Amino acid sequence: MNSFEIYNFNKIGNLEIGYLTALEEKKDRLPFEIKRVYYIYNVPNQVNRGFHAHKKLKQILICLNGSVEIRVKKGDVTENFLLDDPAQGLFINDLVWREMYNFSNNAVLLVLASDIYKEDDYIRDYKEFLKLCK
Ligand code: T46
Repeated sequence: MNSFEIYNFNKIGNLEIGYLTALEEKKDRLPFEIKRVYYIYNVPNQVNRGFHAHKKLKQILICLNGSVEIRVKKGDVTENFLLDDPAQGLFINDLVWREMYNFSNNAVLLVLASDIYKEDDYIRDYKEFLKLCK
């Protein structure tokens, strides 16, 4: 399994009637059972979020409306992704640093998570993250 990767979801419909995307467990390449869903919205444009990694949690980030940029870091590799399509998701595996920035005014970021919220799963110190990656 990759550390991070863009997934292209199915898209049912057309320009005349609009679109529907359905995500089903064990189909649609979802790499984990979804235990939690949360969403981030009304983020002022100058605010950056994230700046942490997870010890075990895996997630898929989907920008349902507007756009947001995500920077992911793993070892020496840094990649930036622009999420602006609700039929795409960014899979982020465990032990990947993430930073979220450039939220558009109307951005709604949906997150599918492999576990319930556990504060002790967060790595908020970048030096500790680098140590754990070795
Ligand atoms: C992540 C990125 C993409 C909860 O009480 N329950 C929850 O399920 C979550 C996700 C957060 N919270 C609380 C914890 C904090 O007091 O909500 C507050 C804000 O959380 P945080 O500062 O971690 O938010 P972000 O936007 O920096 O990060 C979030 C997720 O926490 C994180 O897992 O990968 O979105």
